[in-house]
Amino acid sequence: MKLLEGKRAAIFGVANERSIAWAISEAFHAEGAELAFTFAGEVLEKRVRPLAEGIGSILPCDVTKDEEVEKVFATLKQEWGGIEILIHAIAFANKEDLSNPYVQTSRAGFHLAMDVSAYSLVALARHAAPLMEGRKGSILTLTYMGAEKVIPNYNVMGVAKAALEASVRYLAHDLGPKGIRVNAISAGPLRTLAAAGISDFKTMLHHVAERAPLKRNIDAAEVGKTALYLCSDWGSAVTGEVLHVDAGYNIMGM
Ligand code: NAD
Ligand code: IMJ
Repeated sequence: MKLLEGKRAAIFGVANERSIAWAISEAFHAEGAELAFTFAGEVLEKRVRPLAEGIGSILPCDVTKDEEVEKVFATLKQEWGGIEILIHAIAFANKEDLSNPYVQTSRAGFHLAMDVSAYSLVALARHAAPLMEGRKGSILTLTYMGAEKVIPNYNVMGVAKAALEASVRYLAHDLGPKGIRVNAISAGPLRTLAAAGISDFKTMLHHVAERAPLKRNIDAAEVGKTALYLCSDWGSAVTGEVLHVDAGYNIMGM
């Protein structure tokens, strides 16, 4: 029996084959899960459709739009009746807010980063919970060490990730009595679209590989394997947790 046989997962955040959400999807598919993907905007639909083909359905969902969020869950209810797993792998901030000093962040830029990267988990969890009613559910989000420590240029995203991580704990408290677990994976740096255009990303990868206890970077498949643990019965007593998948980098002080 495969680990996720009979489980249905809604995956938010696949942009292309490099996306962390895609690595999670591949791990879930290999373990027998049924998948549904969402995409944000027509440009990404062209990328996501060929990937999803054959392994799952696809639905539009820009998480800043309440009506699109409602529609996705109404469709999932209609098509599947319920879900067991929700993956949230979404983040966005204005480009200039990831290069200017943090102190210059505008009110609008702060709101945008918080809305897309933190509040969206609350909205998705609220809509997913009734679809998970009566069965064991698992909600998983992706975060980064910039929530805990200063990472140059991560700026407003670090603040949004700190809110996201606190949300994981409050959601775990709210939804625990319904049998729904809520966790986060704090992943080490990975070359995805969200990391494209970051100046000196290569230097950052070297910095991590030199200092991390495992003396290397991670790959997306390793995030997939940890997601499998957290979202399957193997993680049945784990909730409200932020689990680092970063070759141990975060434990270092010097
Ligand atoms: P990615 O660019 O492949 O994924 C980001 C996703 O966010 C995209 O699919 C994009 O469509 C989606 N998104 C942005 N705005 C949206 C909106 N308004 N509505 C719906 N979706 C929206 O990059 P990724 O690295 O796979 O990022 C996934 C998650 O992993 C993010 O939360 C990111 O912060 C986190 N993370 C990434 C790294 C890294 O180094 N790449 C490290 C730790 C955590
Ligand atoms: C992002 C910015 C600065 C430093 C960074 C990152 N480091 C890493 C990332 C060191 C690993 C990637 N990351 C963890 C993210 O969460 C990225 C989020 C993101 C990226 C962009 C780029 C394009 C854009 N807006 C973005 N919003 C959020 O316009």
